[in-house]
Amino acid sequence: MFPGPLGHSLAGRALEHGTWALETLDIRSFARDKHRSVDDTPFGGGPGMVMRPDVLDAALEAATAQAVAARGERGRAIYLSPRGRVLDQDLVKELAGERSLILLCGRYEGVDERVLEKHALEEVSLGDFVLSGGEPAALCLIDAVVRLLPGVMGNVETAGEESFERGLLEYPHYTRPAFWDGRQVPAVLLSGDHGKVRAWRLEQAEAITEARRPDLWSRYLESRPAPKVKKRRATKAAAQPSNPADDPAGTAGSNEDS
Ligand code: 4FN
Repeated sequence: MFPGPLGHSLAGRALEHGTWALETLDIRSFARDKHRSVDDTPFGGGPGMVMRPDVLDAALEAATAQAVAARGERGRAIYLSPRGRVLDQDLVKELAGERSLILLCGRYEGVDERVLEKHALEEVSLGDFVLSGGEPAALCLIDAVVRLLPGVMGNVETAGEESFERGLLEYPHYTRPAFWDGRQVPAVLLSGDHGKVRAWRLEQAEAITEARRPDLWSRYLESRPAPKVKKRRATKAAAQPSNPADDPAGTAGSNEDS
């Protein structure tokens, strides 16, 4: 499964170029018995199978040794799991700053809990849906991380220019032909007025984000610099000692309604 679809992407080109490296270990190759089994029935009963700790431990020890040999350190070790911290661009940036990462992908019902403890595995999730294995999640994580590595994106997008870098969804995009299927591209985009274009795009990105993703919208409002408020000189009568009880939520001076 690796690099799989990544081989046909930006990450694939960077992989060929040596900007990053991928080493894949087949967990089954660490099985010791003649049937090469990596799973067994769950203690306590119940459906499905669980990945064996001894086999996973051997695989993780090998991955750790390889990472240390190649990169000088293990880096963060991650178990892709629906129980984990949900991957977002903040976490992607953190991971892109690591020299090395170890990604463990589960199958069946998951892995023996003791392996997660022993190897201090962090759990990271792509979201709330059922997968048959962690590999598709690992591929998404790798794609997101690799595109942030220096030299991977080229000049296509300067850091911070994308809407998402500011915590907004994308504004609507258009390309030629200007008139297609009875539909006209918004006139402002053909006006040549770059200031107007920028303002329109911001307005669109904000409207779409507010309508579709109230969670992102709240975060965006909180992270926006507070508008400057003219201070009125206090008169003797108006002057009051500052009292925190007047602002129970502590929101004075913030911009939650802006
Ligand atoms: N999934 C849920 C609840 C309980 C189990 C699952 C589930 C693959 C090994 C994990 C799934 C989703 C996002 C890894 C889902 C992810 C996985 C992920 C994943 C086989 C055990 C399993 C969330 C619906 C309540 C199977 C939900 N991101 N178990 O999918 O690995 O990384």
